Formats: sequence, C-alpha cells, structure tokens
Amino acid sequence: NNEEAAARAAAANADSGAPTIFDRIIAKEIPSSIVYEDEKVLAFRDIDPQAPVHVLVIPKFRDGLTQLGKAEARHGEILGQLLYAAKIVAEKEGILDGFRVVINNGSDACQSVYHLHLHVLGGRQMKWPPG
Ligand code: IU
Repeated sequence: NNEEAAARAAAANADSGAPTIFDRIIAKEIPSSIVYEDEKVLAFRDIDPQAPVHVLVIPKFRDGLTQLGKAEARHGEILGQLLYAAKIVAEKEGILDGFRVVINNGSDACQSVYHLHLHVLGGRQMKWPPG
C-alpha cells in the first residue's frame, strides 16, 4: 500500500553513513563534468540540472558530514570553504548577478545523496519561495 511504499522510499533515502556515489566521483571512477577543484573541494555539474547552471559543491573528505544536520564544530573550516567555492563556481559560470545556493537536509527536504553537497543554481530567473 501507499504507506509501505512511502516508508520504503524514506528508508532508501535514510542517512546510513555508507559511502555514496560521490566518493566514486571524487575518485574519478565515475566521470563528471568538473567546474572547480582544489585540495578540499570538488564542484561538478549535476546530472539532472534544474537550471541552465546547476553545479554541486562537495567536500572531498566527508568526515561524517553526511548532511548539514551532522555538522560539528570541527567542520567549520570546510563549511566555509564549500561556501567560498560556491562563489568561485558562480563567478566562473558568469552568474554572480544572481544565483542560489541550496542544501537539502534529510528526507523531508528531499536529500537523496548522503554526502554533504551545495547546489549552485542560476542562469535563469529563480522563483521564491522554493517548493
Ligand atoms: P539532493 O539534494 O541529495 O537531492 O541532491 C542530489 C543531487 O545529486 C541531485 O540533484 C542529483 O541529480 C545529483 N546526482 C548527480 O549529479 N550525479 C549522480 O550520480 C547522482 C545524483 I546518484
């Protein structure tokens, strides 16, 4: 029934702490279209873009950061680096005049990959409020 299907879907998207596909993207076992990379951060194009520019910014070392809700004081530096990398991506993509940075946290927010990621979206008029 519908309730069971919903429970299964939620479980499939639960934060298990297991490695995710993003580890394989970081390791370049899976190809991605990289927009920016440094020692700590990787930014690559989303495979299912929701705007003309849709780039994901992720930490290369997850260190327990499956989602923003798991952040601890020790993550402060990488969190700042991710946000700064989002700005570099926006600059490179020519959308500094208007872009949006989104973090979906947990199943209620439709998080589907449990490796912290910032969505950088732009290149079109964004609407508010988001869905
Ligand atoms: P979310 O915030 O967890 O829902 O975002 C996950 C995003 O990762 C989503 O926009 C997917 O299209 C995207 N993505 C990807 O770019 N490459 C992949 O191999 C997989 C997901 I799986």
